[in-house]
Amino acid sequence: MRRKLLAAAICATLSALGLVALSTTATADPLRSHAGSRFIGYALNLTAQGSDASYRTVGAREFNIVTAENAMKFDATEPNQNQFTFGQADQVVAAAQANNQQIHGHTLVWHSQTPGWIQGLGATQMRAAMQNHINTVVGRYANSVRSWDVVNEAFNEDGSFRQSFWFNTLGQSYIADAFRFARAADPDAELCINDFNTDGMGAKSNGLFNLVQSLVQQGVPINCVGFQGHLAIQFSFPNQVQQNFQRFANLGLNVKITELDVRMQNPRDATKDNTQATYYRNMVNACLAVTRCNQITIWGFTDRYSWVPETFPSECCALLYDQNYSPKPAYTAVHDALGGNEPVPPDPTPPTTPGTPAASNVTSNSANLTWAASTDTGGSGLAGYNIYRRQGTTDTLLSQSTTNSTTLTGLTPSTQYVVVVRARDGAGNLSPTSATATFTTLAGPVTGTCQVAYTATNWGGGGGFTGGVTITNTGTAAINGWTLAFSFPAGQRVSQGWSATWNQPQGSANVTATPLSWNTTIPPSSSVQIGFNGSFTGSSNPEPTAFTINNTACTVV
Ligand code: 9MR
Repeated sequence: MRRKLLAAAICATLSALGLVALSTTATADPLRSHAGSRFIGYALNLTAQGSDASYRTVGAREFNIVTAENAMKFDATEPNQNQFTFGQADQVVAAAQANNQQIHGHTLVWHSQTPGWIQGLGATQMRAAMQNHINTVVGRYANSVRSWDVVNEAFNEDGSFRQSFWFNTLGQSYIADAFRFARAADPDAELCINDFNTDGMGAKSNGLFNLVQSLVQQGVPINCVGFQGHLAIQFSFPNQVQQNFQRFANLGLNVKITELDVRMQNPRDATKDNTQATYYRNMVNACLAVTRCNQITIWGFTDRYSWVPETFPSECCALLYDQNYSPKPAYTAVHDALGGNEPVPPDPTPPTTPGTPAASNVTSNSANLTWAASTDTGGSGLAGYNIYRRQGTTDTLLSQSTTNSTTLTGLTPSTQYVVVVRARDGAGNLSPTSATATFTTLAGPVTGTCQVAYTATNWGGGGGFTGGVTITNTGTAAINGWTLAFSFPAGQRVSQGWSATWNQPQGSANVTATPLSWNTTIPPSSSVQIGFNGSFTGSSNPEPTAFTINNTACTVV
């Protein structure tokens, strides 16, 4: 252990002098190998990811969970109402999955980086737009994002609620609503409230604590509290961080350090580096001392890419690596605190190949899969399974499971799926790929671009009735020429009709109606009303349940 420390110190000194090449430092023993059951993560900067190979290498090597620094925020995912743009968020998900990293989602409901269109809405519309946003974003990533910052930065420094447009329009209930909407969209994700300057005991963390306690008491689906941890060495280290984390954990919630960085005033020097390392070490140790603290995420990892200089022009150097990817004392501090100086023994052995998956309970949008379990003898233990869809030579991750079965959701109707499974161990090794299972989802409910409303008014004395059908074009193109078709369920007959040419063959329950010259065209959002007199037998005149226009089913209202 002593030798290891000395080696690390020499390495850090040499690298500070720029004498150690990137690839020779800390490769065999990255942070993620020390994380145990916790997650050690970073905020991923997509520009760097796209342009800088060293950035990609270090990010993939060191961390086992990723937060999108900006790509999952409201302005990135729904810049205009109900126009969702997932290109950047998808890139983050793909990068993380390629490196066997989990994903922490950031963030759904925040006052910043949220487009203007939602800020001006009235309460009813704003709440509906919030629900739609959460439902769409969380739903899309339900199989890939394991935890979400549902509500971000809801507090003022004195512990009162921030007077954001959310709060001013919706009142404090927006917070509970956001969590309920997120839970409805993903039954499994860990749902967090996240804030800054709440790391230690104080007025702001007290306000947060009171809210979280009352949410838990009301049964609001909240699972975790994120402490951002944006620290600066010119300010004293926050008070009683461990005790603060623990009081939230005692409510039955997980806690996370979500955005850790420790900035300093320019210029950087060795003394400041050491103070910074101490701040990092103290934060990591506070998390490790709390059993329910399950994630430590750094807000970046190299000083080459950091929000700090833009926001605080006289400050810098808040991260674990310098601009040239040399690890700083802060890296060593985090590394050694995490691992207690003892790296997890290397495990080069992947788990055995899972059995061939079997599909059951296939619906139009879901299917159950079960397979024979893998075993892992490499020491790090079986961690779970990845389930992929195979298309040609490409396997795309569909879902992850900790057991040897899963329910796939969000599938496309009437679609063939070829799926395979790989097992994962605690060191991130993936097993060989299982044999394939093939299944086809059932047809989904067909919804055309028409809507039908049917009415039947029975005449006094029995036996006769007047039927009315309103056909609405709910599509965006005009319907030019139409045939309405339906079937009577109980022997009813059309005797004479109007506003259409009605036809019901002798002895058949099937009715059709075709237009007259003046109602052949139904423009978008317009309706035609047609009707008939008919007869029924006995005392009941049940309505037809299904209607088609030009052989396509209509919505029935
Ligand atoms: O690091 C993010 C930076 O690139 C953005 O310009 C900035 C915009 O507000 O947001 C930064 O990330 C913030 C995070 O989303 C929430 N907590 C504070 C972070 C630093 O400002």
